[in-house]
Amino acid sequence: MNLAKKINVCRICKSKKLYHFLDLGKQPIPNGFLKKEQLILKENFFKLACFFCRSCGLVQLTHVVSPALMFKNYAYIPSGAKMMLNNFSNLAYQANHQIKLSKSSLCVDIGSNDGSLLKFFKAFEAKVLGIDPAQNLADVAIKAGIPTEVMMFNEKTADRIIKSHGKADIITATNVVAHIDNLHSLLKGILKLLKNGGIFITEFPYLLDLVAKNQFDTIYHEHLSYFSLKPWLKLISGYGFEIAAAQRLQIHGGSIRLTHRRRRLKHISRVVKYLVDLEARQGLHSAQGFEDFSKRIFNLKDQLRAALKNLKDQGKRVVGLGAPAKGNVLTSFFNIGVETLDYIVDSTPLKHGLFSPGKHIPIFPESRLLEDRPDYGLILAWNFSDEIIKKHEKFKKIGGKFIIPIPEVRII
Ligand code: DWN
Repeated sequence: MNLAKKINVCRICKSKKLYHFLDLGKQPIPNGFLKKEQLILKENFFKLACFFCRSCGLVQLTHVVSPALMFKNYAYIPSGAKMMLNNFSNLAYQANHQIKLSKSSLCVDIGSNDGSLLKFFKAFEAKVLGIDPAQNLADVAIKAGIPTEVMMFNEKTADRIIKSHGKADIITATNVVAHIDNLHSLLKGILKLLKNGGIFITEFPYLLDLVAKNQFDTIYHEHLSYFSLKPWLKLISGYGFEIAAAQRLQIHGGSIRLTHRRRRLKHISRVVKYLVDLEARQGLHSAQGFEDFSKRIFNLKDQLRAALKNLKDQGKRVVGLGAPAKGNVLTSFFNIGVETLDYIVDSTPLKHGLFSPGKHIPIFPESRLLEDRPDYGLILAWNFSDEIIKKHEKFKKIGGKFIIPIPEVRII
């Protein structure tokens, strides 16, 4: 089976004018946490590097790893962080404000994971349906009372859903659009499934934040595309959608929430136009912008390695805080292994007793921090720094210090 395919056209506009930048080397799949007995087995590594499309501006990976390899048994759950649940509650509240939900409403969530978001829609008495390819997460959602179909969403499966559940008033897709290779099939499916007058709400990490805040470690095999509004507008307008509302969010280091409806206006809204112009000013519509970004990441690598070497030379003990997918990219590309981090602590029970992909750093429950009392915690889940630092108040009280690696190295 071909585990990865090389990309040579833009997945939105099919252009071949692709500018190659930021080669992060060969890396394992980012959520491929390993059991002890798997450490001796051969681990799959795949090239991790980016293209910038000179025609429409989409940033995408040069290789697409087989979804079956990445999403069959999935270790990431959004409900592991309070900030995520607050965000979902806010999304559902806003959606209900735009489309008064009732018992006859149907809300469909694409990439529904453990059903966290749909629970908030259910609270408005709407009918809900989750769609996710990960059987292990669908089982959790179904047990929590969220009906879930185990499948990938696309133009074909949309027909199946319409037959079994009817059309949707609201379709949501949070942190999943970037994972989808065939975006045209996704949009065709949404166009079919969405009732007239319905809304499609998506949320994804925003390229403007990723580049401005050096968030290179959010570039990994699960995320096939990295969106700015310029290419996104080209995609959705091709299917008769317009952006009715655009909001920048703090989550995942900086995301954007876009509410779409079938086109009514002749022009794009002022907010969207402002953001597209801001993207251009920040260099997101030119290859040079990404060349400069790559240089900043290599500098960051030198800074963090030097800071950690300095601490290790002083005999200090350092551990990782949070075992996110992005942490596996950072430790792999910056070549930080068990010679530097004794272990990682994480709040996700699914990850306890496992080892990080690539560097094979052992993962323990967070309670280990006070039991073991290391000197420093390198916050690999830097997008939750505030929540993590607040949670480990006692560690700080006994003299523990925190290292935040992104957007630049800070020790607090
Ligand atoms: O698109 C995706 C992004 C949005 O989320 C998914 N494909 C995969 C996932 O990436 P991630 O693993 O980098 O996500 P998080 O949510 O940044 O991961 C946070 C990790 O940190 C989790 O394993 C939970 C852990 N954590 C912790 O140990 N203590 C989180 C908090 C808040 C804590 O206090």
